[in-house]
Amino acid sequence: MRHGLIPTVEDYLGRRARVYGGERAVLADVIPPGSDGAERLAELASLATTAGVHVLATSLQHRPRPHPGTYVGRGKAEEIRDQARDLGADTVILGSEVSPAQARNLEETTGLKVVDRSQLILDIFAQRAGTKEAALAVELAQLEYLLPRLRGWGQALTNPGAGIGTSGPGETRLEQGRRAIRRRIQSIRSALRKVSQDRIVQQARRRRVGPPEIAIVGYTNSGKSTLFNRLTGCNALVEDKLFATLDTRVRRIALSGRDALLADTVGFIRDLPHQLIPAFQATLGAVGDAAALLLVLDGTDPAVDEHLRVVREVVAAIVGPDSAPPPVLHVLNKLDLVVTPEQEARLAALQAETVPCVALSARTGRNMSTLEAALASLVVSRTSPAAPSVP
Ligand SMILES: Nc1nc2c(ncn2[C@@H]2O[C@H](COP(=O)(O)OP(=O)(O)OP(=O)(O)O)[C@@H](O)[C@H]2O)c(=O)[nH]1
Ligand SMILES: [Mg+2]
Repeated sequence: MRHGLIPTVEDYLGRRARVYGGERAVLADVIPPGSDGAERLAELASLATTAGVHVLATSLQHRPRPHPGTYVGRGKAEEIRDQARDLGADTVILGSEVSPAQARNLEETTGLKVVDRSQLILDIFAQRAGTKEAALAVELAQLEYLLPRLRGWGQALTNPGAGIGTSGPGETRLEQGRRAIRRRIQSIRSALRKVSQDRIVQQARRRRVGPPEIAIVGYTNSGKSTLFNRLTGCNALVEDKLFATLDTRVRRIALSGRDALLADTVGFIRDLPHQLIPAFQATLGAVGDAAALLLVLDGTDPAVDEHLRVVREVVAAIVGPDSAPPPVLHVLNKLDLVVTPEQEARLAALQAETVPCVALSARTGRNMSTLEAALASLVVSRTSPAAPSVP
């Protein structure tokens, strides 16, 4: 046990408790007949790569719904087992969250470490959390995800040395382990309350006395940090990976001669594991009170409509039902990649759906001045109603 007497989930689940990076994996997804799973699989592959996993093969099964026992059907599970043996894979990564029983059964059928999409996302966040608050919030989410799975997977352990979760005395140790993990959850919760209170006080003060704040929000990898760097002349981490940015960062900028604060935030994704939503709220508190939101979309992504839906949903959840959301300026980014007539037509359709919007390239800087003007008028009109309107 790593932390003295406190057992970790690894003590109970072994290496299946986490995605560590370096796994050799087959990806498997189940989708309804007639639908095209290519985009889902591509996103799952970028999540896996972001976590440091080697993706060796992908496997798509069309079924009206996932198999209740093993997620993919029995035959498919055996096919994956054989494929994994041929390729030297040790892990199968599933395109949806599965029940503890499904994970256990699939593990028994294939002999592979089974990881679902929720666990993959949680582990990416854990690998990337940079501040103490983010690390605590993510550890909490991981423990809440793993706690109900201890028994299910513990029973499937084939290594007799692990000896956890078998009947008899093992059951008692499992119970002890659960209690210890619940205590850890309690202590993280109270540590988080303290850290977040400090932050809330600071943020409230900044908002009372400080310049208006603009928050950049959007799907992961849409180009938020690139745009943030353009607008601030800063060097925030830009990466062609999902969730490059985990903590909100804030910088001062000038908008038509007035000060404003610009916040870069963590990216969103569909079907975010629900345990992570409080962690998002910790870093996204600024979104609800912002003077304006810059909603960034990758205008070239075939799944952009889905991204827009997800981002609007998450923003609505953060703002809550009782407050009015901040005004939104949409940014259709990566204009430099729009070259074919089909791409142009899609961008035009998207422009009609996202009023007001500016199509630009954060990478090349094209149309940045249009954005700054649009943003200035949005923020200035909202924050200083008494000021004379400046042309
Ligand atoms: N071609 C092109 N690529 C861009 C543009 N803006 C961003 N990118 C690329 O898109 C990728 C993601 O950019 P980021 O700025 O890290 O995206 P993000 O939205 O901050 O991503 P997360 O922090 O992971 O949510 C990087 O490889 C960028 O270089 C653009 O205008 N044109
Ligand atoms: Mg970023």
